[in-house]
Amino acid sequence: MVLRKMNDLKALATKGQRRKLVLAAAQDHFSLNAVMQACADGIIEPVLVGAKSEIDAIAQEFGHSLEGIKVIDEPDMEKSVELSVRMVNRKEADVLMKGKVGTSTLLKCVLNKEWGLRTGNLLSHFALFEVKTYHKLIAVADVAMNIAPNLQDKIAIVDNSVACLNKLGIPMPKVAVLGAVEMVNENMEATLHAALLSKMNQRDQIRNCIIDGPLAFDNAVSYESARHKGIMSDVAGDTDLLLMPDIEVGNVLYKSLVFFANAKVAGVILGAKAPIVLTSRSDSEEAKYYSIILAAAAS
Ligand code: COD
Repeated sequence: MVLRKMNDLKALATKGQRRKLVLAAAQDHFSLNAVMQACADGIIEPVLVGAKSEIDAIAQEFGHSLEGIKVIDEPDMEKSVELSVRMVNRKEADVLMKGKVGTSTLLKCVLNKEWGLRTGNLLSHFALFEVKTYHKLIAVADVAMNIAPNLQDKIAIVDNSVACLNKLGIPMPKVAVLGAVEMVNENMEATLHAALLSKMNQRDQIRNCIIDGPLAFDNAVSYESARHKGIMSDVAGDTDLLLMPDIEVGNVLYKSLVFFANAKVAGVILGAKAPIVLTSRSDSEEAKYYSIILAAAAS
């Protein structure tokens, strides 16, 4: 199956029962509007946790009826995140979403040892893009959680991302491990990691995907560019997942695709007890809506 458009995810997101989504610190109009749209589209059943007076005011301003929707009044931001995380921990919700709260505050609650959403696996961020100049949706990891992943972390990031792509109907995703160059250079750690990941994949130590690297960005997304450089690769030009060397490269690519290439984007945290919708505060309402669809499709 080839996913070409974000809207292609809707069929997966609406399969089976509606997912229950809890929006932590729900007094954020971009998040609330996206949640109400996904609810109207039959994708999720929301629970709103946060400052009720502000939630009501936003609902009134944007014409949302909250009739039949569970709203839990908790004006304290950190407590509202804790309540939301605990609900997912107790399996009272299938998806957690970040509202008007900083990324690291939410992640620290998610990582709480007593009532958080740890599973024993590494948690990682997964972003999915629809870019006009590429022939299918393309995923990028990790652009928002793991700051400087080591080799073991990168294996876990690939595993989380591949499991998600498998759920999205791509049985054998093609993974490009990015570097600045396509040759192994001992002074560039990303190229060493890439070579090791490729070999581990060949030896079946990392499964359910085809990994190649190091690949520079141009070879990863353009077959012509790879051929021009004489690179023989099953991944080049047909990549499903770009594995980033670190958070800075990932975050700059994410923002470049959105701001320069007008890409559509969805973002979730994987590897926890449930998918977590995590977009940055500068992301649009549309990005939040697509992230909800992605989380529902991946749950
Ligand atoms: N998966 C599982 N467990 C983790 C992870 C992870 N990715 N990261 C940390 N842990 C565990 C550690 O094993 C430890 O037990 C505990 O959590 C605390 O670990 P620290 O001290 O390394 O982590 P924190 O609490 O200082 O920070 C964790 C964050 C995720 C908050 C941190 O890595 C972070 O700030 N990441 C970047 C988030 C961000 O600002 N993104 C914005 C880009 S838009």
